Amino acid sequence: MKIVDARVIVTCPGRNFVTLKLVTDDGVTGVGDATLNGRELAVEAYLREHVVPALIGRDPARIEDTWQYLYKGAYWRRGPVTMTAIAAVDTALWDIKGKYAGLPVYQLLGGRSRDGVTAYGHAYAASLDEVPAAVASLVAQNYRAVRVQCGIPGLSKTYGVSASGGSYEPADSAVPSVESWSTSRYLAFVPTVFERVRSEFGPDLQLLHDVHHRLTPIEAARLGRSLEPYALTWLEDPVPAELQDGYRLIRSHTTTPLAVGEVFNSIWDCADLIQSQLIDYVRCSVVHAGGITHLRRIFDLAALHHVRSGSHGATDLSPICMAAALHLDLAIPNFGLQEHMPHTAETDRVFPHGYHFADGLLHPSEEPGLGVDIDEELAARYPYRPASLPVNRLEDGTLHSW
Ligand code: CS2
Ligand code: MG
Repeated sequence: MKIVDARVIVTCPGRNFVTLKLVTDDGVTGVGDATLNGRELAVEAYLREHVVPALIGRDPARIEDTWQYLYKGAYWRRGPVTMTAIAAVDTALWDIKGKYAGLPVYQLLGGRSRDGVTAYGHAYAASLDEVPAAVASLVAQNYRAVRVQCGIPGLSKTYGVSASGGSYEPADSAVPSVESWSTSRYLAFVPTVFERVRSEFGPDLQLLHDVHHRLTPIEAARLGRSLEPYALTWLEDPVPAELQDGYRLIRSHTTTPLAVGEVFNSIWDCADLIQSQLIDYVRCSVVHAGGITHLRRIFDLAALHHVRSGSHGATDLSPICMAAALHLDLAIPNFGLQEHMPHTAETDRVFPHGYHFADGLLHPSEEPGLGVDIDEELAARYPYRPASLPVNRLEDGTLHSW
């Protein structure tokens, strides 16, 4: 058994995706998501120039050895581009492993630990008065957990809120668009959003909120404390996570649970946060944290320290990543929540898959492997379109975290 072909496919059915497809000498194929929002061509080049030539002729059964070969062999370890490229290879090899074994990948990860994967959906509104309808729409779809984001009075655009009311795709222009931010307006307003939601929907609905890296630790501590009456399931990315000691300060002031990790790409980014129990959910994803092999290691470390999974699942992670995530989500003992931003029908046609959402739960395919593929002929009809994530500036013009 050996890899005889490796294709890197860039397609843009409404938004850009990068996919790696491996083919063995038996004609068995495997797919991996290699999408890094706003930096897609960097990963495509990394794969095409530095990974694919070394894959041809390798034994696809040697998943761990290939992971170590690509990680240690790079010399320049870690980083979002490298780890996304490794993730794509790893995910495709697990897909192939499942197909040879005739089993869905979750069966190779220890089998089912739960009946289904509890998903959380996105409710967003341009103003406070529109929040209840947005949340009601998710409840009507049987989501048991809802992330709530709302426009901030006085700010033209806010993270997580689609200007058009349609699906939210932040990478909205070739050169970064500029958004504006005011921490004081935000800190004064957000508690009123959750006060409104709790008063309309009661205490049981799981509520989440994404701060999106924008506060200092003491500001995040203040926000966490002001949200305690509304019992959020998690407050996400409260601060930029490079200074991980910042989470120690937040932790000392509030009992609001904390979630972080969608921008992390290796266990080394979150080992201290997990081992010191500074967070409650780790949000790393298959596509950005080295694939199924490495993400499993992160979740296993988390399981030892009361930390649960809460994987990233935005629409800039392809259906291949979602398919792979669900196999892990189903098998690990410390699953928490899975983010679920449904892709467009156009995207789903390019990436036919067997996973589905029903009664608040996501279910992976029972097909051998991951249960997802890419329609290469259809993908070819959607050429790459340059798209960058926005930048963010304070009202005085200072460049701030987006
Ligand atoms: C967000 C993402 O889903 C989330 O929690 O943080 O929408 C994030 O902004 C995008 O994935 C960035 O590409
Ligand atoms: Mg987020």
